[in-house]
Amino acid sequence: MAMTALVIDDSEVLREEIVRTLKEARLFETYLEARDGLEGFKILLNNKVDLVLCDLEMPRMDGFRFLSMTRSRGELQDLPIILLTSREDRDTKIRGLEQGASDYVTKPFDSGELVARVRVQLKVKGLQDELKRSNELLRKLSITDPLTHLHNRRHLMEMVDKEFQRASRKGGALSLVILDIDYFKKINDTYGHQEGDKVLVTLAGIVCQRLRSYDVAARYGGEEFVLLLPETPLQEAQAIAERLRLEVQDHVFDGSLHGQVITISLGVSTYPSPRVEGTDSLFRQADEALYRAKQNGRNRVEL
Ligand code: GH3
Ligand code: MG
Ligand code: MG
Ligand code: MG
Ligand code: MG
Repeated sequence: MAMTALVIDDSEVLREEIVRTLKEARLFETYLEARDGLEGFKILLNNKVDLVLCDLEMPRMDGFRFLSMTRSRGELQDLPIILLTSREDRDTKIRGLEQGASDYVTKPFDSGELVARVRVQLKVKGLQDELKRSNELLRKLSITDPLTHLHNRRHLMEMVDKEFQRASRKGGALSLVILDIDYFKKINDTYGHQEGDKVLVTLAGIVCQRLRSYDVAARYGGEEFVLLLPETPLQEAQAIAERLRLEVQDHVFDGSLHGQVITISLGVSTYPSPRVEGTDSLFRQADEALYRAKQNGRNRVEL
């Protein structure tokens, strides 16, 4: 990965000295230079920079101002910034660190120390990035169903609470669709559990294709899925459910399931409506509707 350093100093001689030192250590591929904080800040906004070395006293915009402007931007919070300070000024060093500097190097600098401090900062940044990545991965795993890659029940429940609160605050309609595969046990028994799993994955794909960006689709249980549809009144949710029912019924499976027609039953509920006071009754209404769909012959949508 090509690394870029930004050196900000009003002294051209010092900038050249720093760049030469870093080049000898082969820590970066690209070196950008700026004469003051403002120039440096503009470079940061337009380039991917991995580390900054920044002087404190400069015309137009000094190092402190550069620090506070940089740290006020979320995406630049973890950027390593090493200040160049004069040797004797203890208060300045402390102030710099308090305002978000990663470290400081005193001028005139010792090249060995400069390189060592830069190395430490790059290492810290690497660890931070790794931690961020693994946190994002963990978060994703914790809300995803491993078989279908739809959201799992945990995430669905969080989203239902959130969307219900939003709907009751803003007065929009929130619909819920529960769908359940008809005679799924028989599919497992006839074709095997693995083929059954493939049906679940295929179904998840069909459901996903129909979603708008703000809809949530989740695997609710073994062969039950839930669609959470914000800003969707009952009739519209019913139409979405009906379209899904037809798509599943018409889907041509491949492999050993070829020629097999698989159907789903769906129950739909909406908030606001007379019997829905909270998320529990929103689920209960959809569940009861699903039960009626099963009772009334399956491969149906009921409200
Ligand atoms: P109905 O039309 O009344 O819904 O009948 P059904 O057979 O679909 O309903 P039932 O609840 O009796 O059976 C559901 C089946 O789903 C039983 C279970 O083995 C199967 N199942 C649940 N989770 C999974 C899974 O992850 N993979 C597979 N292949 N099957 C699963
Ligand atoms: Mg200066
Ligand atoms: Mg960053
Ligand atoms: Mg079921
Ligand atoms: Mg079923």
